[in-house]
Amino acid sequence: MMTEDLARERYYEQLQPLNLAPLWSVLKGLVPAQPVPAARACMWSWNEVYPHLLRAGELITAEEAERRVLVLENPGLPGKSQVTDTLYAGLQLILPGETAPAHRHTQSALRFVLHGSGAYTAVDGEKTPMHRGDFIITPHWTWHDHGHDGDEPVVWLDGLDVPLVTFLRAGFREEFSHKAQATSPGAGNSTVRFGSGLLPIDHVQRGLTSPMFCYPYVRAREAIEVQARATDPDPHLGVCLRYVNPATGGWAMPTIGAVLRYYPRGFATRPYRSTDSTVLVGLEGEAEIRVKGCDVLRIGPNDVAVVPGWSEWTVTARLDTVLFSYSDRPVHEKLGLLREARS
Ligand code: 1HN
Repeated sequence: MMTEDLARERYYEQLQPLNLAPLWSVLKGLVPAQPVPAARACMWSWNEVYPHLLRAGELITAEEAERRVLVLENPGLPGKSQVTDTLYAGLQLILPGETAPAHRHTQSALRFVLHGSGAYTAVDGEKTPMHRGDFIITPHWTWHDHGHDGDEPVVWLDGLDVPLVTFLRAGFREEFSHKAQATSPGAGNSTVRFGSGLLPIDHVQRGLTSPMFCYPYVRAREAIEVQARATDPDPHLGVCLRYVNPATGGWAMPTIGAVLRYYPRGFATRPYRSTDSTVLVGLEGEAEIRVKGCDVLRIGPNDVAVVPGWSEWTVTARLDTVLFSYSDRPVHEKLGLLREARS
């Protein structure tokens, strides 16, 4: 036995300089019986994070930082700027009078506004005001800058597909020649132009992202309220609406699936899991998120929680609760990899 092991060790040593490796030593790890996320279930409480954001506002300007953001780093992926195995999340602060300079990149971004008003983001010449609960898209490779004409700190959550794009080595970035892009008020408001159930008769869908950049919370909230009155909550998902591209009915973004969820007070979901990994943001109410094998996560307004892929989880609503979430589900769907289990 000993000599056989030794013979194998020697053999492996001979393989290494030839850039060869025996599959049989790694096969089970390469192709596990089920997904093994490195990310852990975890959460960030708004009350804990917000003072640190304000402190960052004293220490560095938005312009110097380019983006003044505290990255939400998953404790299972330290130093990697990842909130899950595939996604990025950060909380961005902009103060009155500041601008975050224009740039573009091939990573797709979403903004989910958490606090304050008076800030705006400009996407390819169109300025969108930001209000709490608005879901705003920065499609990949579009010029974008942010600014603030109001009088209170504004914070939003940035969600990007950075780890996915890094994995594919498909990342490009460019700085704009000026601090801010010229915005054309005449270009109009994409929410009205594309979100009213009307499209130009000759509309041609360009690119993979929704032509509607901003999904205001006033509209989304009305939609989920009407849905909640019209149907019983799904036993596993609660009342759950997808943000869609109004021109195609598909996801609003090619790599990131955004969802609005409502759970009536006292409602508890049945255990659910899916291969996509999910970032949840509290908007209204309070709920307990139980991820199998982890401590209970208590999520309230502006708190952020993570459910790694293929983790079984439930939601129990203590109050009428609204959550926003985003995940890499569109990628799983497109690649035929999405798997769900309900119990
Ligand atoms: C980015 O461009 C923004 O434009 C925020 O506000 C966060 C994180 C990673 C890469 C690009 C922004 C980002 C980012």
